[in-house]
Order: sequence, then structure tokens, then C-alpha cells
Amino acid sequence: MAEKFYLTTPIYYVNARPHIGHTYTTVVADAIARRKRSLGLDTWLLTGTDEHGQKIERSARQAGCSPQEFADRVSAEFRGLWDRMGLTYDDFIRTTEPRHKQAVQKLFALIRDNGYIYKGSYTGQYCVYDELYVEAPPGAPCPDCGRPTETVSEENYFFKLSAFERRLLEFYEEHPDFIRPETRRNEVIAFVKSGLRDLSVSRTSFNWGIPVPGDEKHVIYVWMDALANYVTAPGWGSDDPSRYDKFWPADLHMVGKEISRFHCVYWPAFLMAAGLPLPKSVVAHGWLLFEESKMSKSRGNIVRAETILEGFGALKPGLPRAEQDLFGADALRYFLMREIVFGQDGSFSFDALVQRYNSDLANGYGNLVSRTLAMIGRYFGGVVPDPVGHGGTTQASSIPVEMPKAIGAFAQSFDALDFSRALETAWAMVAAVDGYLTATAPWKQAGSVTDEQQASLRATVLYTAAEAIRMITALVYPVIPDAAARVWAQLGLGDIRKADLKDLRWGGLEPGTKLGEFAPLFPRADKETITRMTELEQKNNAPAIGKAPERKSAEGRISKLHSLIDGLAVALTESTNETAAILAFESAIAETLREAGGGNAARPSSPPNLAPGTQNPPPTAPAVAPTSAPERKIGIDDFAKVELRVAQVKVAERVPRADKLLRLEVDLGYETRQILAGIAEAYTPESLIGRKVVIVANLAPRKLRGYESNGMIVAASVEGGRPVLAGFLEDVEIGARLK
Ligand code: ME8
Repeated sequence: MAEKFYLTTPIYYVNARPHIGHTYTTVVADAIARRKRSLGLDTWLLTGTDEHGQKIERSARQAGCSPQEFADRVSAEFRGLWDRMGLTYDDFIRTTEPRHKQAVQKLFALIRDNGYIYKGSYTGQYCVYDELYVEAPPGAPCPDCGRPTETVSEENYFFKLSAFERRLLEFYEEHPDFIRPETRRNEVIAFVKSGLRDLSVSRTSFNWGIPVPGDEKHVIYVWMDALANYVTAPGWGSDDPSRYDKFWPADLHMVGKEISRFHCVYWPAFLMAAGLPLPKSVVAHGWLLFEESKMSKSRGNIVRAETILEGFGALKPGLPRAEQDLFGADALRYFLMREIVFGQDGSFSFDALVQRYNSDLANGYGNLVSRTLAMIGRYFGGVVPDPVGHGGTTQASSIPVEMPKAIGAFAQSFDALDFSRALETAWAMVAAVDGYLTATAPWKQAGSVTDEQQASLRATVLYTAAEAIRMITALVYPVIPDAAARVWAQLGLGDIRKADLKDLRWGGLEPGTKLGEFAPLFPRADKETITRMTELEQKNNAPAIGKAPERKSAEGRISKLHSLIDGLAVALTESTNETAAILAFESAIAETLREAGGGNAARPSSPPNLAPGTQNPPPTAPAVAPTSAPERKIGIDDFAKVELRVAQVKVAERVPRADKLLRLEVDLGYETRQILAGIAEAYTPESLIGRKVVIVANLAPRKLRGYESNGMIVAASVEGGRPVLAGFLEDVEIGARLK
């Protein structure tokens, strides 16, 4: 029986339409699935949409329809796009489907029956955007995404996450490949080591969710609902669990890095509590950035895959629309897998996309295929020539020896998820074959040889090139399936989906094979393609991309005000952290007015008086007042005296009897330092573990509360004195110096 391979993408929220960030994950998963299938594995690829929760409920309200109608519409957009792109998912789960809802209730009941769910009450902050409980004072922003949190005070069911701390750590230890890459693994382990608190797994303040079995005024926490899709889709908890029995545990959960904690901590803990096997691995990739920041709806810097399908589709005006889409999808797929180093953040731009397409697809692979096939047409009547007996001529090349090595190297890199390197290897072979053609110039009649010799030299050269193309095409099929299928057919090999691509041996191309019909593969794209896509994006996508980050939408502003009012109301009624809540409220209102277009909306001209004891102490870098006065300026030499470096927080804990101080241990790559920072009111210790921060590394040591502090963390001081840590959108090496 064939070995099985079960892989999943995240199920995407339906509060926003798909953009190329979602496309990226799904394309990578599709390419892996295609490769596994081509190697003969019984493969199952699951994707879908995450449709419950407060965020969706609110988006639906703002759109003026029911949450179900809203979810139906956006879910269909996701599915429709994956179909247009020819993505080969085997199942598409929607969390509003009865098959999922029933099974989630069973899972909840099972975990409760096993003693891991109990009833309690929760008052604290909740980030609706991330659907995440956070430890922060009312009015404080979410430590993950920076958006305002809301205060919730509810009777909830709690999951005993704390009971799994040791078992999770043991599991990570025993399964070093469970979380990849290493950086994410370290973050997760540090998070668990810093202590796990029980997790609220139900909500009562809204009802767009799956009811808790037996207590229907509660709905199940959206992350418990969503994560369960990986087992409910193949049929766990249903009348027919055969697919679950065959495919679970999943071999690979592919996710973006921001949701690795949910997949590596909560999900395994839920499964342990239910007594179910754990997935084999979670792979977290980086973010696609546009104009240097993460693509997201609220930043208004989204690029949609449809734009690329249309922009590139226009290069092939004669093709039916569905084929144009597949052609455009290949261009995007190739770019995403070649240009972005998997695991790291990477930038997207239309210029880079077109450049990569022209250099590698139009001029590289496409050109090699068309030269080779055109010459076989011209010299051999479109029939693959027989090289036998001519291997020892002056045209003997190293390609038949190099090709199997390249196949090995490609496989190794691809299977280690280093797609960019794998494609580099394949394109090195494209260049080698191209160079071989140029060096041997089979179109030229060499003066010293007979016609017969010339024909056999040509046969050897063109056979070698065509056979190399066959092998390269089989390798890159998972990445550019539409183009590969066309080349396969042009080589006279029929339908690539039916071909056995497992055993690629030199000589597999039979001499005498009649080539298929020839058609150009990749017409060159020019500036016009870039302009077309930029304009399409601007038209389709308000707020438009290609401009400075846009102001928040009315929707964003309303939701922000909503949450601020909630926070303020709770702070005032419960008298918790009143001043902080008022200050946050005041500055947020001013900001919201500015965003709404009241350009001169007043920022509080001077901070309101702080209640005694609420001033923030200065162990973070003091804010420098903006000034243009020449005497306040410093020379570059002065600046160079300050050694700013990137460090990673390894340990973070509160300092006894000092409400505002945290004791941190940070790794600078070359040493670990202890630093005391006055950020305890803005950041919880656990939210800092693994985070990269900027420190002043050459500050003289000083003592605070009996601890030596060796350096200072750099933070902006925003209204109300709240510190906001400096950080980077791209992954930066620990120890790197800021200059
Ligand atoms: O988090 N770059 O859904 P979501 C790269 N429903 N990948 C990106 C990206 C970007 N700029 N933006 C989004 C959720 N993604 C939950 C998941 S799973 C049980 C529940 C991709 O709609 C990436 O895979 O916010 C990321 O993790 C996912 O979309 C988040 O999608």
C-alpha cells in the first residue's frame, strides 16, 4: 500500500477577501502535495475557511447581512480563487458545515469528560482581530498585533492548559522536527517554559459560533473550533471515520509564523486532552511584505492574486480565460517559491515579479524549450533523434552525468522545504543546457565534417537537450504545473498527470518519439504588464495599494472606538487602572479623528495630569522631543558612540514589589545580558519571550532594585508615556548593529 501524506493549510478567516499572503501558503502546500503525489504517495491536501467568531459577526453586521450570508460569500471567493489557479486541494472545509460543528461538539465533550474543561469566570482583555486572550491592562493594545484590546468579563469554560506544560516540553524534546524552522521552535519552547495559564474556551457575549454541548448560551472559542478542522474534515467524530483513520495524524500543518503558537501549543494540548495522536510537524513560514510591511487588509497594502492572473493572462490573448488563469498562476507560483526564501519574510512587488518571470521563465526555461524543439522540428522532422553511438563524439557533454546529481540536489532541497534553492538547482541545469547548445551550435555546419557526421552530432546535441528538458520539466512540475504540462505534451509525452515521475533516469526519452504541437510558452512581459497590474489593483482594491499606508477604513475606526468605550466603561466601573484607560481613550480619540480626516483634530497639547504613581519610569529610552534647532543636532561621530544592537529576549519576569519593572535576559549572539526595563505595564513577560528588541549595548551598568542592568531597551514613548518597543518587520539577525 502506498505511503500516505496528509497536509493542511490554515483555514482562512472570512472577514476579508483572499490576498496573495493566503495564496502563498496555499500555493506552497499545493506544490508539496503535487510533488508527493508525483512520487507515488497517497496524498491528501486540506484547506478551507474559518467562519465563526466575533470578528466575522462584526464584519457581517457592518456589511449589512447575516454572518452566514457573509461567510458564504467570502468562502466562495477563496474556493473560487483556488479553482481558478488550479490548486489541487482534496477537501475544502468550512467551519459552518454540519459535519464540522457536530464533531467539534464531540471533541469539546470528550475533553470535558476527560476532566480538562471546567467552568470559571474571566475578566480581562481580548483581541478580537487575533481572537486571542491577552494579559494587558484595559485600554492597552494587543501585544501581538498592536490593535486595541477589548475588556471581556464573562463566565467561561476553561481548558486546563497548565496541566500540559511538562508533557508539551517533553514532546518537543522527543520530536525535534515537530516545529520548523528552528527560530519558531525556540520561541514556542520559551513560551511554554515561561508558564502556561488555563485558557478560556467559551464565550457568552455573542453567539456566532458552535454552542457548547449541554450549555448552549456558550459558544466554543473560535480557535478550538478552527483547529479541530484538521480532524473533523477527514471524518473524526462522524459516522464514517475511515479517512481520519487512514490519514491522521497529519504529516504537515503549513501555517504563517503568527499562528505558530496556536498550532504548536494549544492544538497539541487539545489533542493530548482528547487522547488523540499529535500531528507530525508544523511548519511556519514568514510573511509576504508589501512596501516593507505585512500585507493586511487594515493596512490597505494588499495585492490580490486575481490581479496577477489578469495581468499575465493578457499576455496570452488567444487563450480561453481559464487557461490564461493557469498561465498567470504559474508566473505567481514560480515567483513565490523562487524569490521568497521559505521561512523568512519576503517582499512582493510587481516589478520583481515581472523581472523574475522574464529572466527565468521567458528567457530561461521557455527559450531553451523553444530553441530545442524548433531545431528538432527543422533538422529531424519533429521526431526525437537517436543519439546512440554518438556519445563519444566531440559533442559529448557532462549533462547526462550532471542531471542525476541535480535531481538529487533538487529533491533534497525541496523536501527540506528550501524551495528557492531547489529551483536554483533546476535553473542551473537550464543554464547548463543552454550553454551546451550555444557551445556546440548544432545549427552551424562545421567545415571539417561530413554531412553524415554533422547529422549525428546534431542528433546527440538535440537529444541531450530534449532529454534534459524532460527531466527538468518533471522536477519543476509541482511549481509550474501548467507550463510543465504543456512542455510535456510538446515533447510528445502526453499527459504529465498520468506520467510516472518517480524514477527519472537518463535515457527515458525514447528516440523516435514524435513531438507534440509546438506553441510559445512564456511571451515576454514588459512595463505595460506592470502598469496594467498596478492599475487593476488600484481599481479592485480600495484602499489602493502603491501609495503610502492608507488611513484606516471607517470600519476599522468604528471597531476601535467600540473597543475603547468598552475598555473605558469597565475601567471606570471597576476602578481598575482608571487613569491609564482615560489617557489611552483620549489619545485614541484624537488619533481616530485625525484618521477620519479631521486633519487638525487636536492631539492633547500636553499630557493630562497623571494620578500619583502612574508616571512611567524611564528605563526605556527617553523620547527625544522633535526639534529642528541646530544646537540640538549631533554629528555622526556622536551618534556612532551609541551602540544599538538587536537582541532576543530569552527570559522575562516581573521584579517583586516593582509594578513597572521587568527583569530580562537578552541574547546578543555573542553574550547574554541582564536588563531591567520599565515596561511591565505595557508588556507581559510571556509576550516578550523570543521577541527581538533593540538595545543600547554600551550603556554603563547601573543598579535598579538591587539588580544590575546592563544596557537599555529602546522604545517609543507614545501619548500617556506608554512604551512601544522598537522592532523590525523583517527577520534580523541577533547581534546586528543599527547604524
Ligand atoms: O489566522 N504573508 O486566518 P487568516 C504570508 N483563521 N502569509 C500570509 C499573509 C502574509 N502577508 N497573510 C496571511 C487565521 N497569510 C485563522 C487560522 S487555522 C486552524 C486558523 C496566510 O485568514 C498565512 O498562512 O488570518 C497565515 O498564517 C494565514 O494566512 C492567516 O490567515
